[in-house]
Amino acid sequence: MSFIPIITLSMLIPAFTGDEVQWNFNASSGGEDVHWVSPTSVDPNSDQFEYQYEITYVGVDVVFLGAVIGPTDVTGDIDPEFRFGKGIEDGPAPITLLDEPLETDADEDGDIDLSAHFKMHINGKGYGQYDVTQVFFGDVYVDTGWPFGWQYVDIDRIYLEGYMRVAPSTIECPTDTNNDGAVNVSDVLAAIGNWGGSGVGDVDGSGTVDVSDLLAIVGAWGPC
Ligand SMILES: [Ca+2]
Ligand SMILES: [Ca+2]
Ligand SMILES: [Ca+2]
Repeated sequence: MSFIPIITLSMLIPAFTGDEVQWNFNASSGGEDVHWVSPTSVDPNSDQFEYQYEITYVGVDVVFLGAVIGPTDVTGDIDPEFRFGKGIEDGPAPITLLDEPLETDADEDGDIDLSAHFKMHINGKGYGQYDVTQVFFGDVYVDTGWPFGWQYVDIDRIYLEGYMRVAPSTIECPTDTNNDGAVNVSDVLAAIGNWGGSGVGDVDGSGTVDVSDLLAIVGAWGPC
């Protein structure tokens, strides 16, 4: 079994605060597009979004001699890197969590059995969205049991279940580089120590530590 998509996601899990929401989804496609939207939303203008998603179940129906057989649980056959992801992204939304094609040749006969494009995102209004498009079903070689044995059967429908968990957070004091609750000389030194770099001390998120960051730190002097 071969799966093409490999997604690279940040696995950072820093501490943060925020109201976490979990949206469960349950969708199926007989070849048509799926456009799932969460029933609730989070603040799209949050500074950061910590997220985790998992596709906990994948099932398929097949058709043989006019009869629908299934769904068969194929979850374990799907690459975990495709089914699970987590990370932290800077706001504001929209934020893309997953945007990858999946192609499978489960019976390894050289022909694609099933392919689709999966996109999971937090849209500009703060709603979770899961879009499955470009759904293609081929056939797959399976053991249909007695009396027909191994046969090519057509995939007829795919079922997906899972969840998307999102925790938006607000950074109360972006100029406090070491999170000690105050903006003071240690934050200035942190910025100077990383002068010209990115990350620590880049309090305005421009990608570089420069004089504008130093001015922001000095301008926010004192306790957060
Ligand atoms: Ca195949
Ligand atoms: Ca500080
Ligand atoms: Ca900067």
